[in-house]
Amino acid sequence: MFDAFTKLVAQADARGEFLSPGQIDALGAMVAESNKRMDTVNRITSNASKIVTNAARDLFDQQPALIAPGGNAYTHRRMAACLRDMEIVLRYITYAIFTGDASVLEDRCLNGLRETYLALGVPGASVAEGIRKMKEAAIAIANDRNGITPGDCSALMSEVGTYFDRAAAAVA
Ligand code: PEB
Repeated sequence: MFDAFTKLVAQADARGEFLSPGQIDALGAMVAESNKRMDTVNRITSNASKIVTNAARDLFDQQPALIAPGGNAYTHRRMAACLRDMEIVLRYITYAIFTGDASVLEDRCLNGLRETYLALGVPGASVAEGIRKMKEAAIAIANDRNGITPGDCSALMSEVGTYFDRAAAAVA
């Protein structure tokens, strides 16, 4: 598992090189902007159950076959597994945002997930749609201008978006 710092160190060490001025500047900028990152993680974390439940509700509204007899989320056991899976994915995404690196998400959550879903008969495209709905909700909450010192969060929000995109692409 890497973070933005250890990832660059590992890359530099593999080449036997010092960190470059550009790399130091990039990490310095990340530190200078770190309150935005912490606030984003805090907002998504403290709204996690709302984000998951609303995304699942929208998904089942759009794809009612999932919760009809024969659907993959039919029965309370499968519904619970589905909500749990969405929460797991969201949790790993918050770790990636926190560390500024996708490796924890890739290695501990997404690696092999497509194969697991294939084996279980869970429709990956529907999971991906659920993740896209969580992305919209999470970014709306993280990027809410109310109650904060206004600033430019566009770079951070697009970074956040990439973690959701990776997760959706990994299972679709
Ligand atoms: C991945 N999901 C399920 C299982 C596993 C995962 C390993 C099988 C074991 C179990 O049921 O608990 N576990 C999960 C995960 C990690 C992990 C992400 C990462 C670390 O350890 N069904 C739908 C929806 C979708 C869904 C589209 C959006 O119709 C999910 C939610 N996952 C779903 C369902 C099951 C499941 C299991 C319904 C149960 C399938 C079954 O038992 O038939």
